[in-house]
Formats: sequence, C-alpha cells, structure tokens
Amino acid sequence: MLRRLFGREEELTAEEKKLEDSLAKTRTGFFSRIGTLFQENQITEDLWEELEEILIMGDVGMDTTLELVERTRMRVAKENIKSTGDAYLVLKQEMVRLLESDEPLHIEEPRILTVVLMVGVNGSGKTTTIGKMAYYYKNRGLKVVIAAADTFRAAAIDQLKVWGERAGVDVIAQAPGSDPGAVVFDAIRASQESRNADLLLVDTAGRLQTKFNLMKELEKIRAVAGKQVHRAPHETLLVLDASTGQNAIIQAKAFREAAGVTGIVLTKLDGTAKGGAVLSINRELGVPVRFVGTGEKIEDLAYFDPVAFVEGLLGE
Ligand SMILES: Nc1nc2c(ncn2[C@@H]2O[C@H](COP(=O)(O)OP(=O)(O)OP(=O)(O)O)[C@@H](O)[C@H]2O)c(=O)[nH]1
Ligand SMILES: [Mg+2]
Repeated sequence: MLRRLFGREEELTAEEKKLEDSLAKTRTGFFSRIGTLFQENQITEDLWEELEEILIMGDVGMDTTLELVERTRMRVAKENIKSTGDAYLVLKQEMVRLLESDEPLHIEEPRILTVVLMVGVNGSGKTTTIGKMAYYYKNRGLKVVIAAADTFRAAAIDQLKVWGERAGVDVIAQAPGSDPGAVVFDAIRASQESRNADLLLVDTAGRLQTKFNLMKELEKIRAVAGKQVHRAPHETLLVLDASTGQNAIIQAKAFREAAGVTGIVLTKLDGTAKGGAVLSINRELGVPVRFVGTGEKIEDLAYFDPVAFVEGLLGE
C-alpha cells in the first residue's frame, strides 16, 4: 500500500526484505496496536492520545512522539481527511519524513581512498559491522582494507582478522598494546601504496581506562588520518545497539560531541522490540542512519531505507 503511495510499485529488494524481517519483534510488540487503533476507531481526540501512548511505549521518545502525532493530526485536519485508513497513511508518510534525510555512505571519487572510522561503546557491534561492511562493499566491486586500531585487547585483533578472512579482505594490524594512531598510519599507507584500495574501515576500541582517554584516542586517530588523506576520515559511523532503545540515543549524544559522528549504524535490530527508537535518531542526533544490522552473519547488513523501515514497523 505504502509503496503505491510513494510511487514505488516494485517488489521489495533482498535488502529491504531483510530490514523488514529484522523488525518483526518491534512490529508485533507495541506497534501492532497502531494498526488496530486506526482500524477500530474514528478520528477523535482519544485516537490521537492513544496513538501518543503507544508510540511512547514503543520507545519512540517523548519529543519525537509529540512532533509526529502533531504533524499527522495537522495534516489530517488541513487535508480534511475523514477515514482512519487515510489518516493511517498520513501517519506512515510522516514517519518516513522523520527518517528522510538518510542517505548511503559517502564514498569519495575513484582513486581517492575513503576512510571510515567506526566508533561506539564496547559490545555495540563495531567489529562485526566492519566485517559485514567489508563484505558488502567488496561485493559491490570496491577494494576494501581493514585497520585494527582497537589495540586495547589482544582478542579484538584476532576477532577482526577472522572477519577479514570471512570477507576476503586484508587486515592491517600491529601487536596488542601498540599505538592506534600508528596502526592507522600504516593502514593508510598500505591501502594507498601496495593494496591500491578504495575503502579503509577502521576498527576502534569501545572502552579504555576512562572515557576521556577514549575520546583523546579517537581524536588522535582522526588527526593522523587527516594528515595523510584529504578530508579523512570521510565518515565516522557511530555503532549503536538498537536493543538499548532510548538509552542508545543518550549514549550517542555523548559520542557525537567528541567524535565528529557523520552517521549511525544500528545493530541487533533483529533481536529487539525497541526498534521504535530509530524514529527519533535523526531528530535527536541530526545524523542519518546508514546501515542496520539484521543478524550475526556476514550478510546480515541492510542499507537503511526509510520506506522499507516504516513498512517493517507497521506492516503494509
Ligand atoms: N543479533 C545480532 N547480533 C549482533 C549484531 N551485530 C553484532 N552482534 C553481536 O554483538 C556482539 C558484540 O559485537 P562486536 O562486534 O564484538 O562489538 P564491538 O563493538 O566490536 O565490541 P568491543 O570490541 O568490545 O568494543 C557479538 O556477539 C555480535 O555477534 C546484529 O546486527 N544482530
Ligand atoms: Mg570490537
């Protein structure tokens, strides 16, 4: 239905399907009540109030909920919409609008190395996502290299090497405990010279002795990259665990200030009923969602498509 509404009648792509499937838990949680609400009621004050309640329980966040309901309500009034079916479509459109500025990863012109820094708290899914992204872009014809700049734990380097093997790309690493800036320096040189790479994905630590140290380290990595490649890092992706719901947003605000975040990767959407939090990311953080993690396997990564997301959230 939505597809027709947005002038897109084609079948879902495999990626859109993955995104939609990963939202099953969120959809069958609070969000299933939205469809029922619109089916069983007239457009009244109560309908809007109940909609607000469901959205807040669905982890959308207070401010975003109020804005979303207000926008929907205003349009329903202005366009003189009488049927709840049409009002429901307006709600879906306004949800898509909340997500709209989302866009694919910015890849530099051919012949210039694109450097992407992955940041986020420990356990959010940085290393796994790097493996998936390496595979994703390799399959799209890019020469990809990975830098193991999380040198804090020895196991982190090994884990990354395993992902590199699975994806079939080179991992540039040094010994545990070495300077992450030096790893990035080496990795950029190797990417530009011997490997002739298009895309360098940099894994970073999720936890150091203090948050202050972590932010200092990220700053240093950025400075090293910026000296070697024009405007690098070209993207800094903050990896957020979707199952932490609104807490992920609070976490993200702390990172955004220090790390110059340009986009979000949301992981573990498949295992959570808190997918509603995604609706507030753009509004709260001012950066787009680029990718979504839809499982633990290498192919479980979907490019974030707002229409497919809303379809996954509410069903068609
Ligand atoms: N179900 C599911 N699990 C995921 C997803 N992404 C990551 N995981 C799991 O989350 C756990 C942590 O992932 P890592 O990639 O090691 O996280 P990290 O951010 O690198 O963690 P640190 O290196 O400790 O900072 C692993 O068990 C992953 O399999 C996803 O999209 N879906
Ligand atoms: Mg890691």
